[in-house]
Amino acid sequence: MSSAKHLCNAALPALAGQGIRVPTYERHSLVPGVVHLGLGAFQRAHQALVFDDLLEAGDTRWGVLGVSSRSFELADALAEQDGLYSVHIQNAERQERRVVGAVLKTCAVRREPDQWLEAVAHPATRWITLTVTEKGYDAALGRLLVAGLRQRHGAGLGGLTIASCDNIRGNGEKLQALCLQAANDPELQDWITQHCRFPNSMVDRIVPASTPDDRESAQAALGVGDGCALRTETFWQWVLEDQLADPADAQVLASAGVTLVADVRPFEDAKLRMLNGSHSAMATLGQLLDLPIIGACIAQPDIRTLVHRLMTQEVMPHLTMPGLADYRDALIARFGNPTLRHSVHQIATDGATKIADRWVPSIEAQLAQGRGIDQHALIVAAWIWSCRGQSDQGQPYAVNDPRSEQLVGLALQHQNDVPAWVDAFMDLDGIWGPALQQSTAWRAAVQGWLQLIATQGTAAALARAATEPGEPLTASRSRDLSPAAVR
Ligand code: CS2
Repeated sequence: MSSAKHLCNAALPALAGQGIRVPTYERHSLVPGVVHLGLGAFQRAHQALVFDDLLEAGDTRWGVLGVSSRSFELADALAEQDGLYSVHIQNAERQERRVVGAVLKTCAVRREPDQWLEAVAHPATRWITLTVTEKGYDAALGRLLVAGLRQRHGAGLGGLTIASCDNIRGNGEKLQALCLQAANDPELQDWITQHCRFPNSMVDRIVPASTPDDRESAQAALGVGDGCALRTETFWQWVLEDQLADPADAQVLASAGVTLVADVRPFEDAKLRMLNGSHSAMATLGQLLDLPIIGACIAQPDIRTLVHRLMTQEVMPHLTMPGLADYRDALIARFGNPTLRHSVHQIATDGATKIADRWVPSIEAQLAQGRGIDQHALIVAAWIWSCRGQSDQGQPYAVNDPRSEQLVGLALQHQNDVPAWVDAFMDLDGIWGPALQQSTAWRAAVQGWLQLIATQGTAAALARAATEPGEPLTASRSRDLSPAAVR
């Protein structure tokens, strides 16, 4: 028995004795081959397990330096545990708890910028991976990456695979564009283009933010404290474009379950619009109806109907990934995973940034083909309504968004004048794109639903939508949505 009080290297033999899967490779002698920026829950319960499997299989190149892009706390908490943490992987049928060893070291880029630079310019480094959330893709990110790449180029080292793992359409291309812009020097730009690769990817695993409950359950199961414990579902998917600085990595990653493809777009579009699009819809509705977690949302019959119709009628017609009906049904089952408590407030965070990739392409495609837009119009109306920052029962919540001041301000300013309110939101830049902004049918549809929500409540609007399957809400019909016209 080890006398360790919390998870750390010294605690591993005892845990192995208890039948818990722990890393058996020699962690202390490893030099990180991967620098990961954005030390959130997602990467630690997704990609880090792939690298952990490769390390366990004897390939020593996949140890990770975990770089926190914002807070110091997590980097320090992990460092105290020698980078170790447990992941409880569960669905209704099976469960497994394992200790992950792939994160060898951690630092915080704002506190230890030199460690970041040294790591990017280290000969052993082969990959940079990123999970910095949708709003993190700005000029500052480009500058940060380029500072490291400049040093690497200066040291005469080879290029890197720089893999974005965020829920953004064309995530690799966006990252490459940011880097080339920040490089601002033809020689460095040329080196980046010639030697570095920025594969687009689709990443998928539902990983709620860690809760005290997750940490208590880890302590009970492990017999030692784990302040960094995570809980996730059994499903995971990582689809990556076969555009890697070292082409031989494709086969290595495939051996650990990663799907390598020539074009990730069909997978990315399906995942962003079906999974994440439904997530954002449920998060918006859940906030308004005081349903705190996704499991509670998908169990509510009218929300379930809406999510099913949203995907079937308005999203799937524009996707090319094979097996969409099965994918939809599997997603609905995943949303209902009874072992996860995935907060609607967590998913609703940064809504204005997420909507562009999750909802807008489907609405544009439906409008272009003269098809129904009702389900999306309802959730957009609900989102506009939700920017007041209170549920229909009057429970206040924070509107967490980089533009929250503007969004809340507009909502409060216009809440008594629905057409002006919708116009103000549709005029926001960077969310909708010109096709939606110029469509009077779209604005009218959103107005119709917002009018109904404002007068009758979100639940009544959902009930109304559920009784009228797939009926296109045209500009002229939307005017009939006066309270009197509603059952
Ligand atoms: C969620 C995602 O928080 C969110 O916006 O929609 O984190 C989602 O859980 C993952 O993309 C699932 O792969």
